[in-house]
Amino acid sequence: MSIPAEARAGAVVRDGWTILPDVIEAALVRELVARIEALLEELSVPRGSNTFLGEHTRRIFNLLARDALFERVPVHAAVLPVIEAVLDRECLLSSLTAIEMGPGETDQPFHADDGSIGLPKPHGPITCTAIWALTDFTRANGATRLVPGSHRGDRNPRRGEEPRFEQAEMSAGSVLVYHGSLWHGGAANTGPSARMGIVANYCAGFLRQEECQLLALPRERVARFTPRLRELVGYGTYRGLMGHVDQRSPAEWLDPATGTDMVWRRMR
Ligand SMILES: O=C(O)CCC(=O)C(=O)O
Repeated sequence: MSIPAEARAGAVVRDGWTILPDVIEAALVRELVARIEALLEELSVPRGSNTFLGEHTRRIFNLLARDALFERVPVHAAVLPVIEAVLDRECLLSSLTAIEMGPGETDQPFHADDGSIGLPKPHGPITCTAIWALTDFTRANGATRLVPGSHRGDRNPRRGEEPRFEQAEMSAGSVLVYHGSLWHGGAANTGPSARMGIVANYCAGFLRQEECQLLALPRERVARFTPRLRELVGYGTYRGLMGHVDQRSPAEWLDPATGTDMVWRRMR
């Protein structure tokens, strides 16, 4: 029996992360791998230019602009309820990136995904990330390094700091979900083949998204998204207020028939 989303979210808040084993359909994993491999070639994606991006690693940003297949990722029924239970249902997709980490890659410096947000730490989760394993993640091929308890600390890691860590070893089709304050990073790939994954980063609805999706995604494309995915990329408001345009939700720009619950309509 699968563990309820609330219990998974509790583990993220308490322990810093949880792994959802084998939750993604094998056929979807295969399709995603094939599409990412093709896009890496079609777009001539270069390797990273530093140790953070990875000199043996290729990334495709803004995946929702690349192919309709990726629309299945941010809303997946095994993952999104966990994210919503951590952040709340008004959360946003912050960024969606494919990562192919090749043999020879070195350890990525430890960091926290909310590290550039200048709030005093510790604080509750305001970002939460899901890393989809599209190949097995093993110690040898660079399974993500995670620092237990670091999400409860009062600072971000210093450059070069090497604390005790565990690795998110998981089979293809599994998903790692972690607290945005958790210190983590990709590990060295000492194996013979690439480690591939998708990083779906979500943030609270009152935060600025990492990728400015209102500009990055053509509006005609977003109009074909499901209503939930439209909300997740930013066509909505937070608490019926933040993000409004002339007291209307951006959701109405895509579909004037959208019934949006704006704060002013609730006032007496
Ligand atoms: O690839 C991984 O294991 C982690 C990637 C990551 O944290 C990042 O690129 O910010």
